[in-house]
Amino acid sequence: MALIKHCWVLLLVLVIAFALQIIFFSPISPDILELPSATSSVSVPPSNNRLQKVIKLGEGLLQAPEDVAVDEKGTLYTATRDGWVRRLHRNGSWEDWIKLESSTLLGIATAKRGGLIVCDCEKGLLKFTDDGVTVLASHVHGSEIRYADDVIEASDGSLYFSVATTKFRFHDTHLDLLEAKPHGQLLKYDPSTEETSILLDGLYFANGVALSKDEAFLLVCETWRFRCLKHWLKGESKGKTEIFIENLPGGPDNINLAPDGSFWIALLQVVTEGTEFVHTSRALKLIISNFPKASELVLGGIKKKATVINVAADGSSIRKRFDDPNGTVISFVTSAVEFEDHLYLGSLNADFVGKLPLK
Ligand SMILES: *[C@@H]1O[C@H](CO)[C@@H](O)[C@H](O)[C@H]1NC(C)=O
Ligand SMILES: *[C@@H]1O[C@H](CO)[C@@H](O)[C@H](O)[C@H]1NC(C)=O
Ligand SMILES: [Ca+2]
Ligand SMILES: [Ca+2]
Repeated sequence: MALIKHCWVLLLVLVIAFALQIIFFSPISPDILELPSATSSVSVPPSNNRLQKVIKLGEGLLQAPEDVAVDEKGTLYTATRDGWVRRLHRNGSWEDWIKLESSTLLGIATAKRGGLIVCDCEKGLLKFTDDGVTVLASHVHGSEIRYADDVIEASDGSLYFSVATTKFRFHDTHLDLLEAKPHGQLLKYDPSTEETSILLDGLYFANGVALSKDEAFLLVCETWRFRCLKHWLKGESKGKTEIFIENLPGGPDNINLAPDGSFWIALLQVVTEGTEFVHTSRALKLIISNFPKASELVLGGIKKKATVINVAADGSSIRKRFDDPNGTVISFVTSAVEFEDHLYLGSLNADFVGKLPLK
């Protein structure tokens, strides 16, 4: 009898120790992830396979080109995992333009007075010109800017850029999703004072940023919230923030203004089909986060699909939708840029930039 009793005590101690280990050594302190509502006011067009018709540009040369930008001359830029910013000239030839020691170059934007603004998850906000690379912003209010994600330049030269999360690094993005807390920011860099300030705080993975055609408002996408916010820069609502579009059929990544004033948004499959239950249990998330391989699997579905949508200028409707539903040709599309009746697609799981005719 005494032996059995001892065994029970031992088992109890082990269980408690295991539970403590899981809670205290977990890298996250999770919340429940709010999934998009099935009864949304915005109607979602059906999935299709239009993205399977993409033409592959620079195939084999480009390692996971996350974002794409086109300047006034029609030169296309992209930043890749090997640290190269490469550009495609109108004559069809690729140029290795500038290389930086980095594997975390993400969003880019062309600057009106020349050069390219680049977000680096490790170094902050950078400017690339023919003369080399300068760091525009590496700190905000004394803290290091770590996960700069996307940027846009306004006509007065101000740069608006997102910090996806202040808590986790690029390679721990899956932990930020498991934690499901709002660690993202929207920042502004003022070129006249060279100062950076916080415009919005508490965003659920702040990702793509875009300006409306008249620059009256700024959009910032919250990937883990399946929505994009609208922040007024002009007019009577100046300084206010509201929802631009919500309940998107995927987590919004980069967003780009189209020539007609609408927006192209790349949507990520952040919740892998069949694993929705993981996101609704704090305890399960605590356990999973102790096992690196299992936590990475949480984002496993992201490489199995691609979706881009076109949203009306006022956010009232989804006008177009293109998919590669099984990721056979292109997957993990992170960016869609419209230029001269074509869509140019960046991806974190492709070795090319996709080109899709729109007409
Ligand atoms: C294409 O244009 C670029 C930029 O003008 C030039 O440097 C390059 O030599 C051209 N390549 C070809 C093959 O014409
Ligand atoms: C992916 O979808 C296409 C049709 O859109 C189909 O032809 C192909 O067989 C599918 N591939 C896989 C691996 O399911
Ligand atoms: Ca961009
Ligand atoms: Ca992005």
